[in-house]
Amino acid sequence: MNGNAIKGYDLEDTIAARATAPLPAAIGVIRISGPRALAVVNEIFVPSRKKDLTRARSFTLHHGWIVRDSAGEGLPDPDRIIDEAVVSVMRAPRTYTTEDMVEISCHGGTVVLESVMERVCRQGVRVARPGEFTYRAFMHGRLTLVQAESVAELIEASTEAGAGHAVRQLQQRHPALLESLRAKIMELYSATQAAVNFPEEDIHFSLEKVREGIEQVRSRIGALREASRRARTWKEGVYCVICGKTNAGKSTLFNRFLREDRVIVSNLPGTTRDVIQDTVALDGIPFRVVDTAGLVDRRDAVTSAAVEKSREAWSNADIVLAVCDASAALDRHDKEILRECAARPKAVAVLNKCDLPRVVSAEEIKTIVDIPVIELSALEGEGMRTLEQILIRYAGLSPGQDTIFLSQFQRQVLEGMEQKCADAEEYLAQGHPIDVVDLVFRECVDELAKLTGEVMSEEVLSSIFSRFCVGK
Ligand SMILES: Nc1nc2c(ncn2[C@@H]2O[C@H](COP(=O)(O)OP(=O)(O)OP(=O)(O)O)[C@@H](O)[C@H]2O)c(=O)[nH]1
Ligand SMILES: [Mg+2]
Repeated sequence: MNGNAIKGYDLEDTIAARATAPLPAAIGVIRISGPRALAVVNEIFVPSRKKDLTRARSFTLHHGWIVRDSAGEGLPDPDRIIDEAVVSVMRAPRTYTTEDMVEISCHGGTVVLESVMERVCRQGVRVARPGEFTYRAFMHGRLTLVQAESVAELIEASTEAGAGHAVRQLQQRHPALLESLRAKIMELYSATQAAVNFPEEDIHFSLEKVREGIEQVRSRIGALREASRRARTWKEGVYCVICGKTNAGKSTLFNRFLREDRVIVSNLPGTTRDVIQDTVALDGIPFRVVDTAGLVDRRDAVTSAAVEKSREAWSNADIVLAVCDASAALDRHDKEILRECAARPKAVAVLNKCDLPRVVSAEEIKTIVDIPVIELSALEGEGMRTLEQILIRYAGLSPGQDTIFLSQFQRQVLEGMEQKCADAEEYLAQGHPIDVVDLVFRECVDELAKLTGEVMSEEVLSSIFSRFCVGK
């Protein structure tokens, strides 16, 4: 069994939850898991064919009725019926939780589902807590922590690419990236252990090898962190913020990205008074594009609030687009915005309105900031493809790359391990005895167990599974 149990998530209980959304729908599903799952449903379900559910074979479907009082045989009196249903029987251990499970598929009305849930719970079944089914799958070793994480990501995915990466992760019990890190750490640890425990024996041990090993561990940690960053970007989209002075054409550019008239465009400065975002896929890569309010001198309360929000969006951006109007001379606001944007890791200057007589050239912008300049007309669409290509390049994503969804906890563990490696390198450089380095590796081995979910505190488990919805 994996980890320490979470309080309130007792594994002995039989649990039930609505697995479908609480909305009127064609079908609603209630799932039940635990030792009494079959017996409980047997009590409240009248099968249309004479049959004892507790003896039903695994992976069989049974038609019948959920009834208000204890079940009998044959077509029940209509007054007794809560709903007509199909019941699926899945027997341990080949189920999602590895326990006996039953799913009741009835009509998707909210009242119907509540009545069925109430009926189930009256048989001594506990309402499942968030993520409790997946938690059981994890505790019983059917899913690893990394797989459990991918389940949450799959459910939350809002893009096809994000879902694709999550489902791929779900298929791997031990992702190669994690395994290669584990192998390297174990190799290093056993080398230092041997040196510590059998110092007098002639063991081939070289400090140079240890140094190399640490370097390899660091690069594998780096690869994991990169893969995790990519997974999040596939899921959430590249955060791309459009900024610039009022009337520069930010909203026109935003609409152009989305290929629709999503926001209001006008020749009055200060049209956009809020931060507006939408997602668009460019060559299959999701971008969260953000339109912001233009920077202005005027300082009424609403404008100030809008400018504040715009600035906040900029500061979180993966990529910023500084939009300038090519048909009007650059003023101090333009220059200020250009400089601020150029200070960000990934910025592009967009010289807009190039369909009008030109006042500003790309060269002029280049004298102010050293970032790529794209000349375009958001109004007519000229130059958009060049801009999009730069964004795609900046996103740094391509479909074949490794990805891995890690929880915030796992990401912190990785950071901690990276620090430990740096410490070990430092100790070696300072000529400390190998025992000291060995201790650091011992800690790395412990951290590894946290990363893979072999050793988990209740607090961490709870933070991971409480993120799930009830019924998953
Ligand atoms: N000729 C031409 N006009 C443009 C272009 N892009 C935008 N405009 C015009 O410029 C004016 C301002 O455009 P918006 O997109 O509203 O500008 P904005 O930067 O969002 O302005 P605020 O929201 O007020 O900060 C509108 O009249 C647009 O039609 C362009 O490429 N060429
Ligand atoms: Mg606007």
